[in-house]
Amino acid sequence: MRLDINSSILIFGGSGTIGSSTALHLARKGYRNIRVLDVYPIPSAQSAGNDLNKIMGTSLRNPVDRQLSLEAEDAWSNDPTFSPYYHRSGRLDCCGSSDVINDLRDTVAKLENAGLGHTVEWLDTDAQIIQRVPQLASSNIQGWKGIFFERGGWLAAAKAIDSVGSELMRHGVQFSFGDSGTFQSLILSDDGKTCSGAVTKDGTRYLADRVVLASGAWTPSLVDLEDQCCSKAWVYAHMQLTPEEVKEYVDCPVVYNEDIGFFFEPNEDGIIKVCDEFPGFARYKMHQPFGASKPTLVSIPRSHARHPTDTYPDASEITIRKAIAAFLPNFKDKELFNRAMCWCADTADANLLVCEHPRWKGCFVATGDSGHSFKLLPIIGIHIVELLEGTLQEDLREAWRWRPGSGDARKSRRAARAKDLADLPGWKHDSVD
Ligand code: FSA
Repeated sequence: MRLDINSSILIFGGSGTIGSSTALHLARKGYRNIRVLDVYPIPSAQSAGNDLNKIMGTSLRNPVDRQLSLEAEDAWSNDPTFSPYYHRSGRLDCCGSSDVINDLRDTVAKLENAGLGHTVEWLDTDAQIIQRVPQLASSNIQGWKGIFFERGGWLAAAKAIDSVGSELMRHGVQFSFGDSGTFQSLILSDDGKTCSGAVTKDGTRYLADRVVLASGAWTPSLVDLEDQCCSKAWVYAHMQLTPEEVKEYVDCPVVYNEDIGFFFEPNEDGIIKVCDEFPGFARYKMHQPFGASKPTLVSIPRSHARHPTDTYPDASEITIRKAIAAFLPNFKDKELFNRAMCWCADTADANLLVCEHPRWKGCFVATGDSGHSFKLLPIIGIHIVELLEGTLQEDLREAWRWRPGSGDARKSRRAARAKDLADLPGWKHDSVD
C-alpha cells in the first residue's frame, strides 16, 4: 500500500534526534496520522541529543556525508525551528601527532576538491592557532597544526529537539510516553512477513501502516539487527566558570583534537562541557531482541535518565583531566560535575542504518548514528520520509542499506574495539540492570 497523508505512522524513539526529525518532516508534508512513541517526553532524557551542546561541522568522509552536512548547515542557518540553536562560533580541528596532521592535510585537500577550500584556513604554527583561538594562549600547543572551519561551531542540542517538539505539537502529532511509548513487540501478519503495528510495554496495541524504529542506541536491543550496530557510550563532564572566567571564553570556537578530545564555549550558565576522545564503551548482556531466535550478546545502553547517579570509569576521569590540562590548563584543578555517558549506535562503516527491515514489510529502522549524526537533526527526517515514500536517492539508499556481515560494528572505523564497561573499574552505578 502506497502512503498518503492519511496513512498511520508510528515513530519509536520520536523524542530523540532521528525520530523527532522524521515526525517533523512527515508533519511538514501534511501527514496527519503520526504518533511519536518514546520512553521519555520530548526531548528524551535518555537521547544522546539531550545535551548542552553538540559539534556542528562539515563531514567530508564520503559524498553522502558531505551532501547531508551541507544540507544541515543550510537548515541550521535558515530554518527558524533550528537557527536560534546554532552558535556559529567556528571550529578548530587541531593536532600535534604526525598521523593526525596528515589526516588534517588530507581534509584540506578534500575541501578544496569539493569547492569548499575558501571556507577554511590552514593554521601551520602555534601563533596562527592562537590568533584564531586566543583562549589556547596558555596551552602547550607546540608543534600543533590546525584547520579553522568558519562554517561550524556548536548546537544547543536539547533546546533544538525541544523546538522540534513544539512544532510537532502545533502540527497535531500524537504522543505516547512512558510504558505506553515503550516498544515491546511488532504486530505481524500470520505469515510473519508484514508488520501492521506494535505493542508497547503497557500492552497497548497500536495498528499502523508503517512503523519506524528510530530508537538510537536502544534499537539493537529492541529488534534483531543481526549485529549491524554496536551501542557504545561516550563520556563528558561539566565545569563551572565564574562570571569573570566566562568573559574570556565567550565566542570561543569548538576545539577538537582527535588525540585528546574537545570542549565548547560556556553556556549561558557559565558551564563548559569537556569530552575525551576514545573508541567508546560497550555493555554486553545476554538478551533476546524481538525477532531473534535465541538470546545473544547485545550491547545494551544504561540510561543516565533512569540512573542519574551513575558516573563513568576511572580511566575516563584520567583522560578528561588530560584534556582539561591540554586545552584549559588554568582550570585544571576545577571541580568536575555531571559526569555522564551518552549512548550512540556505531555501524561497521559508520554509515547510518536506515532501511526497511528485510523480514517485516512496513517496519523501518532508522539508527546507526555512529556518533556523528546530531548535526543532521534538521534534515535527516526529509530523507527518511523519502525512504517511506519510496523516493530515496540511490546513493543514500545504498549507503544506508541492510548489510549484516559487512564488518565489525564493535570496532567500526575507530582505533580499537570498544571495551566492555564490566571490565572497567571505578564506574559508579547502583545496580546491574
Ligand atoms: O560531529 C561530530 O563528528 C562530533 S563527534 C563527537 C563524539 O563524541 C565523538 O568524538 C566520539 O568519538 C563519538 O563518535 C561520539 O561523538
